[in-house]
Amino acid sequence: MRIQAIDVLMCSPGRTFCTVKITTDDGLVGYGDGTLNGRELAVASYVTDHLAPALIGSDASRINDIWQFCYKGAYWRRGPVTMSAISAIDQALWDLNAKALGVPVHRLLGGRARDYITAYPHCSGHTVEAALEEAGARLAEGYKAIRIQAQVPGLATAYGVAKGDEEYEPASSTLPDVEEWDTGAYLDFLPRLIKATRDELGYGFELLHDGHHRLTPSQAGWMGRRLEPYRMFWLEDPTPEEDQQAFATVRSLTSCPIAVGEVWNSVYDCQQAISGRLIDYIRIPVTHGGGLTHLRQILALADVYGVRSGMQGASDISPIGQAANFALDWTIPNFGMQEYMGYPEETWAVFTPHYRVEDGVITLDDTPGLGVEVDEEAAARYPYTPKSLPVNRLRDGGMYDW
Ligand code: CS2
Ligand code: MG
Repeated sequence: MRIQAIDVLMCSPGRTFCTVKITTDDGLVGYGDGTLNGRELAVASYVTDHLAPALIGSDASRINDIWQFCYKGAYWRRGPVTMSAISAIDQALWDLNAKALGVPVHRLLGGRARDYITAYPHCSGHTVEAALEEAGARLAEGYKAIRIQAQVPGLATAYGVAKGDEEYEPASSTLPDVEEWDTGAYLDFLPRLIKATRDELGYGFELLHDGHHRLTPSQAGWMGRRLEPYRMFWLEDPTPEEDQQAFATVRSLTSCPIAVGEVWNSVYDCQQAISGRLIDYIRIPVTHGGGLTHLRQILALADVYGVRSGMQGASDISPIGQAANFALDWTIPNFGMQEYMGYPEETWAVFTPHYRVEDGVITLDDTPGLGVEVDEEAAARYPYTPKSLPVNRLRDGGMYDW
């Protein structure tokens, strides 16, 4: 079982994915997801130019050693590009090894720890009414949790809300679109949206909202206090993630649960936040966090401090990366919640998953490996089209966090 080839497949079936394929000398194949929205080519180069040449000929059964080789063997460690590249290799190796043994990856992780994985979809609208209508529709489909976002009145664009009637995908133009931001308008608006959601739809479901890194710690505390009466499941990314200490201030000001981590990628990015019990949910997904091998370590640390999982599952995680998230959700003791945004229709031409999303919950079967088939001929029909994420500017033109 020696690694014979490592290939990168780039495709854009509705949105862009970067898939890594490992082939062994005895003909086994494993796939991993290395998609890093808007920076896919950097991951592709890291895999092709730096990891693949050094890994050809390695024993593919030594997942732990290969992980350490990629991580400790790089003087320049961590960061989203490096950790997504390592993750794609790691997922492909877990997929390949599980297929070699004829078992699903979740069996290798110790087996099922729950009957289903609770997932939340995105519900959004240009008005409060439109967002509530979408939320009502998802709840009617059986979802037990929803994330609600709506356009802040007076702002031309909004995080999490589609432009016009299109499906929401933030990376929609070749060069970064400029969006506009006004924190005051958001602080005035969000408590109204959350109150309207509970007034209209009640309390029989979990309610989530994504602040997308836009508040200061004291603003986040102020906001959290106002949301407390509505029993939020979480307020996500109230402040920019790179400042772990900021969460101590947020924590001291509100009991609203906090979810953080979608732009973190190593255990050292969240070491203080977890061990200081500054957050409630850790959102690092397998695809950006060094793969199953490293996420297991992060989630084990989180469990010690009472922090639960809340893995990112935006459509910029491919169905393979999602299957890797689900394998952990299915098996860990400290599962909290899983994001499931869904995919544009074209995505299913390339990826055929065996996981099921039904009645708002996800279940896995015993298909060997990660359980996602890849149609490479179909992928070739959707050539890679570069897209960038937007940037944010304040009304006075100054740059702001997006
Ligand atoms: C996000 C993403 O919660 C989430 O899933 O914040 O939508 C994020 O904006 C994208 O992953 C960026 O590519
Ligand atoms: Mg988010």
